[in-house]
Amino acid sequence: WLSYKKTKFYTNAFIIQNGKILLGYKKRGFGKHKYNGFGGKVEGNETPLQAAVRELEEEAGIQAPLEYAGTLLFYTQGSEFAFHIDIYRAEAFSGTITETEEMRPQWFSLPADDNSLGQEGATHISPIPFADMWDTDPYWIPHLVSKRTFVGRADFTIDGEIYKPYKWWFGEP
Ligand code: 6OG
Repeated sequence: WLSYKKTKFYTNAFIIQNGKILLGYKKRGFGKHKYNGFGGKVEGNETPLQAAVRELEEEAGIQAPLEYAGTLLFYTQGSEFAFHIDIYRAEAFSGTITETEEMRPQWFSLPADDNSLGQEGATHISPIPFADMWDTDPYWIPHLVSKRTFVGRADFTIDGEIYKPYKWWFGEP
């Protein structure tokens, strides 16, 4: 599993506000037809945070004061690449949320038992669509929402199935 030769660095950013989370339906490329945060590859001359800000603007048309939320490490059997994804969050944004060629943004309501974020205005929208997201998302999104910093690793088979054991480490809220 640890025979990878290179690490690819990606970002993923989420706006969490008033009991809602902003996701995008990916229309093309890696993760097509899944909902996810907004993000992409870290380019050579930028920090992960700079990449996260740029990708959020490119894919959703908005600017946000992103804060580091956690890191995911993904390994795939037989792959020479390890994926390192830095996750960011913000509670505010400026600009107008805009559909792009890559992403269709949509608000989802957070679980009602999360009282730290409130539920104002969120009752009429759908809950987080985990069935249409990456298989590993349910393990860490609750920690993103409750502001617990996390580092997680998951190993996948060559067919993209989760290969157990996987392991997650979580910090304090
Ligand atoms: P582009 O190829 O569009 O960037 N990504 C993942 N996101 C989640 N939630 N789970 C995974 O589990 C992921 N693997 C990759 C990182 C790809 C986008 O997809 C994210 C980037 O935001 C396997 O430039």
